[in-house]
Amino acid sequence: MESEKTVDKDAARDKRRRRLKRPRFQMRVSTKFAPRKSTNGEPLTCTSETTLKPEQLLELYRYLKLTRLVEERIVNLYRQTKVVGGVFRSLGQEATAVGSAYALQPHDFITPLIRDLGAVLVKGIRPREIFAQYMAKAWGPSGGRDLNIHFGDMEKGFIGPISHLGDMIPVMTGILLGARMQKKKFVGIAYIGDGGMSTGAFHEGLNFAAVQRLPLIVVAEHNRYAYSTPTSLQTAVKDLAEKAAGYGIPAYIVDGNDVIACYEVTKAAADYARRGGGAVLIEAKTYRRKGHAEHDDQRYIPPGEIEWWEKNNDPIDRFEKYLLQTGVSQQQLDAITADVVREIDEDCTWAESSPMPDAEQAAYNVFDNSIVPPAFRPKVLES
Ligand SMILES: Cc1ncc(C[n+]2csc(CCOP(=O)(O)OP(=O)(O)O)c2C)c(N)n1
Ligand SMILES: [Mg+2]
Repeated sequence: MESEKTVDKDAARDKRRRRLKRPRFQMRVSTKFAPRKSTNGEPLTCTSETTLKPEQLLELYRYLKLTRLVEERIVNLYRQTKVVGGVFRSLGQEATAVGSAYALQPHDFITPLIRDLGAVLVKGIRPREIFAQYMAKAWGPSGGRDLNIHFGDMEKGFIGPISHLGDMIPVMTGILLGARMQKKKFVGIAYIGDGGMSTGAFHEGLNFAAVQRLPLIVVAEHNRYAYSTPTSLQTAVKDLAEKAAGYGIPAYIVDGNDVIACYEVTKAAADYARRGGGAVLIEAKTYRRKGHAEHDDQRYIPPGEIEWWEKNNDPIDRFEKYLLQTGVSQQQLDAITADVVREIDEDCTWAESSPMPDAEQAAYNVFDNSIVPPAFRPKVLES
C-alpha cells in the first residue's frame, strides 16, 4: 500500500511539473550590470545602484584585500619552495568570487574552482587553513592528503573541487536535487571558467538542473584564457551568457571587476532560484592577469594587454575609488589593510609551525574508513 501511495504521489507531482508553463524560447540576458566603458576618460569605479549597507561595503573591501594578500603570501611561500604543488592566482578577478559568494546566505552551498579563493574566504575558511593546505601540513584541512584548493567543508557549505573541468556542475546539480528530496532549502553556486563551459559535463549538468528547475546558479568566469587558449579559439559565441538560451534559463552579463555589480546580480539570481524559478547563468566578464599557474610565463599574451588591465581595470582600485568618493576615508581603508596583514602574518606563522603529516596516516580518511579499510595499514608500511 505504502509503495502505491508513493507512486501516486510521484505521478501527481510529475503531472504538476508537466503543466508548469515553460517560457517560450527567447533570449533573456540581462545586461543592466554589464561592463561599461569609462566616460570622458574618468577611471572606472563601481555601480552606485546597490542595496549594500556601509558596513557591508567595508566588509567586501576586507575580503578583496584578504584574497589578494593571501595569494601574494602563497606566492612568497612558493618561491621559498615551501609549497607542495602548483599555485593558482585570481589576480585581477577577485571581485567575481568575493561579490558573488557574499550574496549567498550562510546555509547556501558553493563549488569553487582555482580562481575562487575569495569565495572560500567569504564562506568562512581562515587564511591559516589555506596556508597549511598549500604547504601540505598536518594541521591543514586535508592533513596533507591533498593540495591547494582540493579540500571542502560541508558545515560551511563549501564542496571541495575535483580537477575535471565541468564536473562540479553535475555535482552541484545532484546536491540540489538531493536537498529538494530531503525538503532542505538552499541555493548553490557552481563556478566555471570559459574553458570549462565547453565540456560535456557542463552541458549535461546544466541541462538537467534547468529541466528540474533546481536552484543552481552558474557563475561563468570569462577571464579570456583557458591555459594559453584565448576564449575565441574554443567557443563560437561572443558572450557566454548566450548559451543560456539553449537551456531555456535566464542569464546575466555582469562586470566581473565591479564587486558591487557581482553582488547585486548574484543576489537577484539567488532570489529567483530560491523562489522556484530554477537555474540561472551569470557571465562575469573579467581578465586573468597572471598565467594559469605560477610556472606559466604568459608568453602567449599580446604585449601591453596585462598592463592595460592592471592600470585601467583593477577590481580593488575601482572599489577603492568608489569608497573614497562615497565618503570613506583613506585612513579607514589603511586600517582594514593593516588588520588583514596582521591576520595573514599570524596565520602564516601558525601554518609554518605545523608538523608535516605522519606517513602512517596517509591512507586513512581518504575513503570512509568505517566502510573501506585503509589500503595500507601501519604494519604493511613497516614491513
Ligand atoms: C576535462 C579537463 N580537461 C582539461 C583539464 C586541464 N585543465 C585544467 S585548468 C584548464 C584551463 C581552464 O580554463 P578555464 O575553464 O577558462 O578556467 P580559468 O583557468 O581561466 O579560470 C585546463 C585545460 C582538466 N582539468 N579537465
Ligand atoms: Mg578562463
